[in-house]
Amino acid sequence: MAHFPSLVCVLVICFSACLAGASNFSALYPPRWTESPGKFSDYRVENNKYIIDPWIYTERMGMYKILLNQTARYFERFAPDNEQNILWGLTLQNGWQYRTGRLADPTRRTNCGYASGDDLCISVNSWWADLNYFLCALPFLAAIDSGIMGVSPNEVLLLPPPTDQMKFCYDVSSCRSAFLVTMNKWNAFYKYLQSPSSNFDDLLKYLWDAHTSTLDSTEKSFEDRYSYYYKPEADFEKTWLVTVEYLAPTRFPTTLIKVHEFQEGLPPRGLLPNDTAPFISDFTSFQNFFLFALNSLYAVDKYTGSLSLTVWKTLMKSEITRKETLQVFYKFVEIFNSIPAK
Ligand SMILES: *[C@@H]1O[C@H](CO)[C@@H](O)[C@H](O)[C@H]1NC(C)=O
Ligand SMILES: *[C@@H]1O[C@H](CO)[C@@H](O)[C@H](O)[C@H]1NC(C)=O
Ligand SMILES: *[C@H]1O[C@H](CO)[C@@H](O)[C@H](O)[C@H]1NC(C)=O
Repeated sequence: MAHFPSLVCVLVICFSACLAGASNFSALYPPRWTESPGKFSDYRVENNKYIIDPWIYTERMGMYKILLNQTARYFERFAPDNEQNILWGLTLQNGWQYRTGRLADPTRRTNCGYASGDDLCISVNSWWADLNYFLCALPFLAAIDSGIMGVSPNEVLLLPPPTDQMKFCYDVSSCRSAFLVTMNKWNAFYKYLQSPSSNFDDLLKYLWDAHTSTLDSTEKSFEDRYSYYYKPEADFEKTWLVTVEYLAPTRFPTTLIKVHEFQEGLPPRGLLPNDTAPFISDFTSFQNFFLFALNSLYAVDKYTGSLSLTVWKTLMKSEITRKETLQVFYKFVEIFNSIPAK
């Protein structure tokens, strides 16, 4: 029984550590979270429709905030405080894009998205902003269509950007007619989410299927944007698309904590002409290594004509292989995140 007090001690420490962690997820939330709308009535109403301007960062973030709020009930059984909600992934990516200046006008012809200009503006010229539009609007509108948002499909309208308006869709019906296959995949995700027998692993499968389908059906429309960027950043954008294709079959859990840890490795600013990983002096070793690894992945994929992706997908069909792959990946992330930043 001599061990009893020390055991109590360990339990108390662990318990308070867990509580501290649980009550302070707010530190992981994306920029300007508290000032973003959290319910439909925070938006303007015109002709009985909620009007949302997804070309303003906080209004776009508000769409994710409502989505997370309305889906929280389906994730309660996995963990408290909505931490395991797998829609955090897209939400945090929007925050990363904003924080790293990637939503700003890359042509610099306007001051849209610059701290010195219109900081909250999201530029239609930004490749990141355009693809993220669909990774926001389609899951958001499909959730409305699935009846889990508490509003009906004709009650919500998204505003168009100043140019290239034909490239986008703005409400449930127009997005369904333009992107039927992808919208059906998002609907399938919400349908499975609502089924009482849904399991976490399969939820991730539905989510990643809808995610990759969204990129597949939209990326071609924005290839003209690459020319607005310095070469290393344009290359990173192409690399990013390939990365997502390899990430999806692993069913990476896009929860709050996991995505936050993953993001520590992403480039903290747009890449400049002389940036060559792993030798970028103002990047952490994790960021340098990660970019170097993604560039290598891109090279392998191109060199093998995507045969490597086919093999990868086959390997990842096994749940055991997926779990082991993710464990190795987490270990890398943990090791790198434990190296103090310079
Ligand atoms: C959802 O939003 C409402 C109103 O803003 C809030 O009262 C509630 O606590 C939120 N629920 C979750 C799970 O975040
Ligand atoms: C980038 O590299 C070129 C050629 O190596 C060099 O002339 C230039 O000064 C570098 N620019 C910066 C900002 O380091
Ligand atoms: C969590 O941390 C933030 C700063 O990171 C602080 O402002 C906030 O008060 C903390 N919340 C709790 C509940 O401890």
